[in-house]
Amino acid sequence: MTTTTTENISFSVADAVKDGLSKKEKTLPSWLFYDAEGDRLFQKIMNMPEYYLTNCEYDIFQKYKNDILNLITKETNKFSLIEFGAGDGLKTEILLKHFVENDTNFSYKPVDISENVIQLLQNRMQKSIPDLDITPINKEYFSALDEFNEARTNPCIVLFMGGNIGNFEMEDAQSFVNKIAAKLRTGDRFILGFDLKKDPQMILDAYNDAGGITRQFNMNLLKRMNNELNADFDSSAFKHFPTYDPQTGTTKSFLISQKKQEVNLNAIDTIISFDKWEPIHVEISQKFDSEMINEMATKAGLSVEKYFYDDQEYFTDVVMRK
Ligand code: AVI
Repeated sequence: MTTTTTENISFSVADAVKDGLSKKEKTLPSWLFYDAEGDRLFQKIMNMPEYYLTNCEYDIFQKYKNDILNLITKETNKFSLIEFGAGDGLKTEILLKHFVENDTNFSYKPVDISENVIQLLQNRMQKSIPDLDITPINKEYFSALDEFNEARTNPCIVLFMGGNIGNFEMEDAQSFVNKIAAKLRTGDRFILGFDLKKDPQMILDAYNDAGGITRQFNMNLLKRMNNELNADFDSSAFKHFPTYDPQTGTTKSFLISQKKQEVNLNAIDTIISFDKWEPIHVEISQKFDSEMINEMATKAGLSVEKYFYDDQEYFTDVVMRK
């Protein structure tokens, strides 16, 4: 049975599904999106015209790669760049190339719990930046930092891009940042990507694209449960429904049962009943403003050193310093 590690807890798909669908307000954890088909669909999402996040962060790195390098190297001439959840590395590659071209003394340590992702990333970087000093770490984030701390001789910069921090509930995002900050040493930095509050329609369109790719991405959860738990979800009986609350900045995605129905999860001897119009909450994608970001940094004992924005100020990469 598939097991995925998030933070320091291991969940099997069976446990996560059973736990989430037995709650009064049904929910599924968003890590469940990312099986092979989910990874493929997420790549498509990142290339959709509505999904502005990818281009914004790409533009920020293109425009400010030298400012980022100067900020880091004004204090140290040797450092480690530790990236959490690097994905395909397309955006990080901009920074890495620039650093290498400028003879920067650094090593790149991408961290991912998926061995496959790490291998693909290493192949890509070795091809496109042959001089890059790269040491992938196939671990969850906190143990990767612990391992690094045991043997380190130089400062580190931790990168967590793509707006991934928005996929945590706010409280969990804060405790995630607190935990990372606690493992950093004075002078280390944490660079975080935050998607910002903006025209609500634009946000809704990013999670409900005209081509229906995000719908497929969400529906793939049902397919995954059918495949891995021998369940009998009928996708046509569910509706993809994203919402955005402009006051809190919270985007939520739901799969909504369009009829009263029972679903059999045969592999785990479980029957789940749905009322007509009952939702399953499948994802949170929090949008931020600078007040929220400053508060998060302060609570974690970090100081905000610099905000880098794209031209339209849709997205920001924030450098925080311990
Ligand atoms: C990975 N994460 C930042 C994406 C987001 O925007 O919340 C996941 C996603 N879900 C639907 N579209 C993209």
